[in-house]
This record gives sequence, structure tokens and C-alpha cells, in this order.
Amino acid sequence: MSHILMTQPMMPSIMDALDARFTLHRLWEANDVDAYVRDVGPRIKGIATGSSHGSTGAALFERVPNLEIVSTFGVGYDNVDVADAARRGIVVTNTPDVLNDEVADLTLGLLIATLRQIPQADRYLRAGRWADAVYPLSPTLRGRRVGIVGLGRIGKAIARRLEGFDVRIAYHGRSRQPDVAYPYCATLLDLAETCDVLIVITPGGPETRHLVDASILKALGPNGVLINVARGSVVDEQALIAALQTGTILAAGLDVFEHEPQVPQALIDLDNVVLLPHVASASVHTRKAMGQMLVDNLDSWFSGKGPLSPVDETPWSRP
Ligand code: NAP
Ligand code: 8YV
Repeated sequence: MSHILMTQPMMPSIMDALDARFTLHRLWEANDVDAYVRDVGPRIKGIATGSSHGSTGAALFERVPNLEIVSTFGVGYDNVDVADAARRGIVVTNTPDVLNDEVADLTLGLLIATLRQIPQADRYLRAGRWADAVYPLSPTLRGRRVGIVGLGRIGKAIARRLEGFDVRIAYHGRSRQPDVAYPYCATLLDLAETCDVLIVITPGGPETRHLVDASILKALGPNGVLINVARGSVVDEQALIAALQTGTILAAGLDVFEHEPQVPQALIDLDNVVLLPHVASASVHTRKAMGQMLVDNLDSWFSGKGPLSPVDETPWSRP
């Protein structure tokens, strides 16, 4: 049986499935991680890892010289050094598509919750304040123009849902998509200037770091709402806090943060922000589907059939 190193605890269904097919090594259970990796490293052929915490790169690859594949749990893989993996001939896989609808549903929920202040109204009722006065009127989605930053698989699922909400939609990415009818903005600044909601759903990593900075927030304006379901790194968190504190923008809905699971107290203290602990894909249904895909990628690879969902940068071309 091939040896697989799991870097962090995963759902029991994933661990059971891997236990049945492979010799599974649970890195987080080791008392002395260094000594453990030194011992099992040369036997490891596959790594199973999460997609948003910790990092998997040269420091680990050096110590698992026979590594063939890294199977990640999630569609984003900015925590894996794919360039270094490619140089070493290591295949990297992710879990695209099976989470599109779940993440898009949550994004719409977060958008409505942020605009209509659903968590704030819930807190108001629970605090017994309703009998004293009705809850204040909220902002609205009506009449807004929503800019999607990253109109990929999930971005398109978000756009399809937004059509049902009767709002105007535009998008920004590095290039215009010929088969997409929504207006395209070649720069994020253009999109922010012409929209009053920005939904961020790009990959993370150095290329998109602080794409949304103080200048973008200023362009979004005092009626503007920012929704980030991408990665915390895509938004300059300190600039966002300042923009929320000073009324440079109206409100924000955030599922992701720059230093998860740490969330700045300054954000927690604000009432014009809705905060979620990175749960966009986190239903039983969708996490099971993602887990199955992680397992299937390893299964397929070690039965000689190649990876099922290799990432773009990986050194693999389908026969
Ligand atoms: P995808 O299909 O690859 O779409 C990514 C989109 O981002 C593409 O439309 C791409 O368009 C655009 N993009 C890439 N680099 C860009 C840049 N530098 N500037 C502007 N746009 C850029 O990926 P997906 O499956 O939709 O997933 C998107 C991301 O969502 C993931 O990578 C992950 O970070 C995040 N995510 C978060 C959660 C969560 O739990 N909160 C769950 C799932 C996914 P161009 O190529 O034209 O630039
Ligand atoms: C993951 C995510 O579930 O897919 C992604 O990119 O961010 C989430 O869906 C999360 O990263 C758990 O590892």
C-alpha cells in the first residue's frame, strides 16, 4: 500500500477512505513533527492537505523525496507552492466545481445579510430592544450594480443567482471573456467606480495580494458594499477597517481573513460588517463531495490512471 501523509485532521469519511486504501500517516498526531517526518518521509508518495491553512512547499518537499502527488481539499490552492512542486515533477490536484453552488448560495446569503443587516436585527431582537422601538430601516440591494471580481466557475454561479435578484452585473478579470454578455471592466478601479457592490471571488496568492486596497475602496464609495469570499489576502484588511470606520464604504461581508483564524478586534467591534469563519463550502453535502474528490484523485493516481483534477500549473498532460 502506498504511504500518504495527511498534514491536518480531516473529516472522518476522508480518513476512513484513505485508511482503507493506503497507509495513512497523521502528521498532527506526532509529538515531534521533525523526527516523525525524518522517519516516514522517504516512504511518503502522496500528501493530503487542506486548501487554506498552513503551507505546503519546498520545506516539506525536501523531506519527502519520493513524493508524487499532493491532493488538496478545496478549489483554492494558494497554500501549495505549485511552482516548486512542478519543478520537482510533483502533481497537485484540487476539488473544483463540486462546491460552486454551495459557495455561490452562501455569497448571496452574505450579501443580503450585509445589506439588510440580518445578524444585527437578530442581535437587536435577542437583546429585548424590539419592544422599545422598531429596528431602523436598512440599506437595500434594489437598484444596485454588482461587480464580480473573478468571473470564474464560482463567479458565474454567483452571477446566475444575482440575475434572479434583478440587479445589473459587471465583472473584472485579467481578460474579457468572449462568451460572457455582462459588461467587462479592464481595470478593477473602473469596476469599483461604476458599481456599488463588489464581490471578490478570485484565487489568492501573490498575484492577487491586496488587489482591493484603499484606492479601490475609495472608488467604491460611501454607499458601497464589499463582499469577500475569495481569500483574505486579496483585500488589504487594514485599509478595509479604516474604510469601514470612516464611512469611506458602507458595509462589508467577509468569509475570509488575512490571518485566519485570527480576526482583528477592530473588525469585530464594527457593526457595519458581517463576519463568517470561512464557511462558504462548509455544508455536510459539499464537504463530502470535496472529500470524495480528494480521495478519488489519490486513488486514480496510485492505480496508474493519472490525476482526475490536476491544477493548471501541474506537470501533467492528459494522454
Ligand atoms: P476559477 O474558476 O479559476 O476562477 C477564478 C477567476 O479569477 C477567473 O475568472 C480569473 O479570470 C480571475 N482571476 C484570476 N487572477 C486574477 C487577477 N490577478 N485579477 C483579477 N481576476 C483574476 O476559480 P473558482 O473555482 O471560481 O474559485 C475561485 C477562488 O474562490 C478560489 O481560488 C478560492 O480562493 C476561492 N474560494 C473560497 C471559498 C471559501 O470557502 N470562501 C470556497 C471556494 C473557493 P482571469 O483569468 O480572466 O483573470
Ligand atoms: C475549503 C476553500 O473548504 O475551496 C476552497 O478554496 O476555501 C474552501 O472551500 C477550505 O479551504 C477548507 O480547506
